[in-house]
Amino acid sequence: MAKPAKVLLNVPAIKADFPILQRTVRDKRLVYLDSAATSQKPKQVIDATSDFYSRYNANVHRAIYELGEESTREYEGAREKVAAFIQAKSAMEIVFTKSTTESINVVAYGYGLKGKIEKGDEILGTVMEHHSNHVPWHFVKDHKGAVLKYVDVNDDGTLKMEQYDALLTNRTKIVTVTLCSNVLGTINPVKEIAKRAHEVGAICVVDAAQAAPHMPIDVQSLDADFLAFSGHKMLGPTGIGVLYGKPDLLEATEPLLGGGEMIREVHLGWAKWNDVPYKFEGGTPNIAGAIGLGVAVDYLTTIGMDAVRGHEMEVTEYALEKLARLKGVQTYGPRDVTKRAGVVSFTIDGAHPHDIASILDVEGICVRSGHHCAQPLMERFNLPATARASFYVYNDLDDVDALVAGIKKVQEVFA
Ligand code: C6P
Repeated sequence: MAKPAKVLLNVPAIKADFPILQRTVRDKRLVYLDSAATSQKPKQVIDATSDFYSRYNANVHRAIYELGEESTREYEGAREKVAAFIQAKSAMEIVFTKSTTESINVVAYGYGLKGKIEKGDEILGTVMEHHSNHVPWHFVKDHKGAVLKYVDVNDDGTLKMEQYDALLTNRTKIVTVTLCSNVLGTINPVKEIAKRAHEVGAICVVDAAQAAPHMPIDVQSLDADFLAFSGHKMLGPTGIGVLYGKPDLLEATEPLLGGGEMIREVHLGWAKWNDVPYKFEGGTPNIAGAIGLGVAVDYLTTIGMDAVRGHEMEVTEYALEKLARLKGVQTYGPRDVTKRAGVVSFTIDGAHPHDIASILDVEGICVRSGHHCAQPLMERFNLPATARASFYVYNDLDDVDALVAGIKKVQEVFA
């Protein structure tokens, strides 16, 4: 991945697009530092979803009247935009799901549990995965007798690549890895990971939930076989997600949901599936969500994903420097911002992360605290929980200064 230059975006202009960022919390300016959990939405996205319901609400792929044609056109248009956003060869490689979680479950169920995986086949993950990229594979272990193996992380939060090589065998059928950790911020060398997986005949499944919103993604250059992400973390609505898959692998994957629209023909007792990607979109999809996601993609594309990444490198660098100066505060993950994204987990001596989050909340600052749905990783670092600040296009250095001032207040309380 090319290294984007560090830049600072025009945050006041961007903030003006986000109605929620105009509000106060407890009479304090809202400092939203929890975009890794879910991002805020610009008015362009809010308007697009409301416009769908106000002007052309109709089901997709069914109606032959004008409204249905409009909604189908916009829904399929969103698929085209998402395909272009991640450099997919065709919109037919894009499946709309409800989330990253559902996307990974579609693969674990349809390719793993119902598909290619046999007893004794190995699925290789990492200890830094989100629960969404652990538990679906547990199902494959439990129901098919697959063997799960995990690559550990170094103390600096990078993957142990030499261990990855040692764990890859000709029994490895699936390698599954996050492109960016939601706790450490680590950006993993997925292109290299996929290359080595392919050398032993395995496929590479990529969790891009924390990457797609924050950096340019090129599925062809990564040579990812499947790649999953969520709309709600990239300025889009909740309840819409994406699964990218190579066409032959999508063909080889059984659908998770049976029902309307995912079929070509149905008879009593048997049915034939529709073409990819429609065979994975059983039932009425989240039409407004997909259209909103398309507009979120437009918004991010207008800023430019290199600029998004460059801005976040700048803000993260500043945050890491400021936090490093605070005695009793520890941060986790790589120190080098070219190797990490804008997710900064931290602990403060003597203060529980939930207390940190509560005290920051009084200052109008939203951070997440807890295990971040990554318990195996917390165990690896022997941590019950951390506090976590995460940055996006609407955060600037003032937000980091507010965080630092808030942390000082926490330290005063626990002094
Ligand atoms: N992480 C966080 O606060 P869903 O919930 O399906 O949209 O995304 C799941 C998911 C998968 N992978 C990674 C790397 C993630 O970070 C997440 C969601 C949020 O860290 C909510 S737990």
